[in-house]
Amino acid sequence: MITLHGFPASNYYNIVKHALLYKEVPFQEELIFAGSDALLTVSPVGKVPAITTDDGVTLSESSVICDFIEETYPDTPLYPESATERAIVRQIMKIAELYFELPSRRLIPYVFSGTEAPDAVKEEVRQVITRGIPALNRLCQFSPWIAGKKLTMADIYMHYVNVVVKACASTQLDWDILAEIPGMKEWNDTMTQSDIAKKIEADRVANMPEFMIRVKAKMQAANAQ
Ligand SMILES: N[C@@H](CCC(=O)N[C@@H](CS)C(=O)NCC(=O)O)C(=O)O
Repeated sequence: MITLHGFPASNYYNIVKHALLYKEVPFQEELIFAGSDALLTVSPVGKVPAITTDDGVTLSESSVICDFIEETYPDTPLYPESATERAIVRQIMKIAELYFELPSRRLIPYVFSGTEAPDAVKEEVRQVITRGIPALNRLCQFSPWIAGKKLTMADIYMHYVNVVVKACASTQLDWDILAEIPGMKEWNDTMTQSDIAKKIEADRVANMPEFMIRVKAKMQAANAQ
């Protein structure tokens, strides 16, 4: 059985967890937080998520794990059959990560510490997201799913990217970013209402207190140096 290593407060972890649940692949969860030696044994750069496969191989990087899950468990597909359509799904995922997720993540330390990011950082983040918006406007169909008639990995990916966009970029930049992409908010609401997303959200909320204790300890240790 696959073991999913990481912690439910992580949105990257939840992308993989959502895909496993959607495809009804049996898996067990092992709670490991970032910064632990245990994580380094399963994830070479010490990032969450990682999995241990049925064959005992460890893999990290959410998009790589998603591809592996799809190829190993092709039932209930999350990618289209045609290579072109699959590439379009991956293109949406890549743009969501590079132009929405990663710039938004730069603001996480300020959100956690309850401080305001410096203007220069905010401006850099704003510029990257501004570049992503027309790209996602062009690529996202919302008819009813992101890449068309069928739910794909791009729906799962974007849904958890939006968690970070809303919590970090929108709050720090005072900017309703999802509103810049017509259809995104309505689609996001639909995604939130699925039983899988509700379970993942409940697990995330339950994990937050322990996660925040670790974040605060890390911030205190950094401030003491
Ligand atoms: N590119 C990685 C990013 C994963 C990532 O940044 N995970 C966060 C948790 S949400 C983490 O492990 N952070 C710890 C760190 O950066 O040291 C992926 O797609 O899996």
